[in-house]
Amino acid sequence: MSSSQSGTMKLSDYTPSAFSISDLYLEFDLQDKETRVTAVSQIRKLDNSCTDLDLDGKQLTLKAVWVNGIETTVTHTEQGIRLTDVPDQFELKIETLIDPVNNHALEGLYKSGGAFCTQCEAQGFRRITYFLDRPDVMAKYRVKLIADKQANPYLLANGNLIDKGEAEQGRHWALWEDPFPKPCYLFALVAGDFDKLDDTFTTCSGKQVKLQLFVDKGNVSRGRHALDSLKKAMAWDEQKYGLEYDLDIYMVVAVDFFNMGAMENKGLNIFNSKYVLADAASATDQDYFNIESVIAHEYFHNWTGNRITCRDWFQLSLKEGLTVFRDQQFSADMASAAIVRINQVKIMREHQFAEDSGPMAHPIRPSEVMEMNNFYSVTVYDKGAEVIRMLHTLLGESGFRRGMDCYIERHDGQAVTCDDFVQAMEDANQKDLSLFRRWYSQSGTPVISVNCQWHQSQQQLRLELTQNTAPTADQSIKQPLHIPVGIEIVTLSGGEPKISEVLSLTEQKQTYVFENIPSPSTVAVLTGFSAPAKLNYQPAEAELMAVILHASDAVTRWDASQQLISEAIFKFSQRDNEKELPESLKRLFQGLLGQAHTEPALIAEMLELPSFETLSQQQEKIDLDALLKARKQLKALLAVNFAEHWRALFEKLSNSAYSYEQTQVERRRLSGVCLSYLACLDSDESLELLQQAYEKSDNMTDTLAVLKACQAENLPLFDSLMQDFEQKWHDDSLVMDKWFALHAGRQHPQSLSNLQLLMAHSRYSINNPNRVRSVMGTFAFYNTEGFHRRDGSGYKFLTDYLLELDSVNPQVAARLITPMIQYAKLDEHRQHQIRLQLLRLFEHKTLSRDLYEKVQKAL
Ligand code: 0A1
Ligand code: ZN
Repeated sequence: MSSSQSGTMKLSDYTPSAFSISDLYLEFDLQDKETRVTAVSQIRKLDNSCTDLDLDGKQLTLKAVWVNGIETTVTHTEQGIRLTDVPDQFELKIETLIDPVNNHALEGLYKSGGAFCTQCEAQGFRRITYFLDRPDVMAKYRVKLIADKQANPYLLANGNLIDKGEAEQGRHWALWEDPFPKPCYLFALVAGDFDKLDDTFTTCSGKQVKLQLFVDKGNVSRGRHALDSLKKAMAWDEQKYGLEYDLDIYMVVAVDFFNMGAMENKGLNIFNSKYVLADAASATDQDYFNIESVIAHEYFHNWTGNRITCRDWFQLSLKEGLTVFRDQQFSADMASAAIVRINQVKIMREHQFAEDSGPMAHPIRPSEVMEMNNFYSVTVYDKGAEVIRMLHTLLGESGFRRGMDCYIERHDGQAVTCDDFVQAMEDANQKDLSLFRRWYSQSGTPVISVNCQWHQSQQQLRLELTQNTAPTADQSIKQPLHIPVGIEIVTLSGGEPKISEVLSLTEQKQTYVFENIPSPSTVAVLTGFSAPAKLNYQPAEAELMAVILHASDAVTRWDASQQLISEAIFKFSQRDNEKELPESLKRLFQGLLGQAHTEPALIAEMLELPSFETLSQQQEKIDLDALLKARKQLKALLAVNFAEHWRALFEKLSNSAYSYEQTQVERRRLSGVCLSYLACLDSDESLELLQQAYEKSDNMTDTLAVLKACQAENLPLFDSLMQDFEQKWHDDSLVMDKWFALHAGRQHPQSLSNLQLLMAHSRYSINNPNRVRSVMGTFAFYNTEGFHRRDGSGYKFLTDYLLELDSVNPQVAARLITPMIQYAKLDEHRQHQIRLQLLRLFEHKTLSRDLYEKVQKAL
């Protein structure tokens, strides 16, 4: 193990900083390969017993250090530099050189296309200058940027522009000041040439805020949706939480090279262009939705993240879980609440449950971390949001709002902990949340076992709930949790009574009795996915059917239909060559297809088979080949049995000219599901229909639906349509990502040589995370057959690639390895093949800390 791989940090080791920094002046003389950074900090000693100041720094060339104007020598440490015998209060000036052009890790200052930009969360600031790179050190920033004027007409940083001017040799400068103290991870600068969209927003107190969106030249028409989304988010946060924007200007910059989705830097958000740019021809409905939600997410961070930030990185869920929950609430208000919720549940079941049962299992507030970047996880984000949602359920809408008000009033301007948040919720509502706090420290997915009996003689329904959390890789002993369990009692006939409530399960086992239930009834449990838990509950087919038909909550009906379908797939996987569609599914699909017009998007979700990943999470061990085959067989049978229905429904669903508007979105969603079944028919008629649908389409959603349907069924038509698509979109990198992903996800005997061709494509680059994710990410996460080839060649392919990628961009490499470390459910043979590849990585001398942490835990 190299020194860069060693060392874990522990939550229990937290100590406050011995020094504070009240003000920071930064000057950037921006040059491609040699940017000079001057940092002047006003420092004060807080702990008098401390004589030395340790600063973090990485990949910096140190030029000079001055303490109170006197040049000083420093010692270099593993983390950065040490200044010895420093005064109680002093001005520290440091000059460093950095190389943005060769920064392919995309942390710190780097170039995206022609523009300079930064990414400092979590620990990127230490690649800019030596500093106390920790979120609880909050300072006021003044930032001067100097750069070539022609190449960089725009010079941007956090806060307000206070001055600007010309400099020698065709250069110019700008001075920015951010009045709000902030941790260095929220620092940002951008310098480059862009097209700009302007708008304004008047806040609830009547203040005019300038909104500016910067996009690559020629992309102005694709920025409108993002800007409109921003205005909606600003209005929503005022109305829902009484939170008003606090600066005079809000800027969003879209860049092509970005490791994640976007970043909430104060007043200057930097976005992956994928979450900004959209028009009907190039973006899908899903893209439109994602843009609205990510724009809102970053905006909401202004209060939950920036004004109130994290004390240390173990508290990441304090800002992320809460902000994801807020963006989910916003999306539910903007679109269809049920569909939004269904998609969140899918993410939890497909990805978070897998993380919880794998080697990287961690609580939403981890207690031990080797590489912080590895904890920007579905657990911290999405399970974190589920934990906030449970608080919302337990306290109610107004109780939750009271808690939020108390949290903001108490902690504005501070760096705090998850515990501070729960305390505010508790104090504002006089509710004891001590047991609930376990959600923050316990990892793993609780399983709720259900025993439900209706007693005719007593007209009673008895419900027994038992909770159990299996040991996880990081924790062997588990305790009972405080779980809000949503239930709905449904009579088998569909008549009264309908009872919906939330039970508080706090012990390992609890029994509930419901009186006055005169007719045979069943109960739906964990309705609306009221807690991030799994269910161990097999209601009879008739009971599931009753829930599907009669439950009042749409998510509950969807869930029951998915359970009915899952069970059919599992049964299929245990028998060979099943040719008959089960009666229950015939009835289900008949019914759903009959109601398709009433709620098209919900019906689309109900008609779609559960994903392979969701199915896997329901089983201890999986027979991968049998499960894939069974899923395919069932799909084919459903396609054939309802061939006429799919066709007729598809025809009825055609839309007028594209607009991103709810009724249209819902119709397109259902029409895409019809296409996916029609493609299974492999008849001339259906091929003709697919071809025509492709030609007729005036938008990316419909076009992609055709391509996906052809890809999933491996139709020869796929190749010709993809050629046409490539010709049309060759110069558009975001659309080409869709093209790359369609190819990489194709289940094909030659899938590995196909991948090689894709990576040799002129539009491919290992330096661009979006390209890497669209090819290798799609392959590893979603090309199940190709990636899990029995001979292990898929694993070897990924490993070869990771070895190369790791030296370019370790953060992206560490994300890509996820499907290869979650292998415990696979058969012994595949597990062995995977371990061989993990060993290759483990033995690699210069492996990054990011990959090392995951590989070592997986072995
Ligand atoms: N805070 C951002 C996510 C983010 C995290 C790390 C990054 O680079 C390593 C970039 C963005 C958010 O939640 O949107
Ligand atoms: Zn966030």
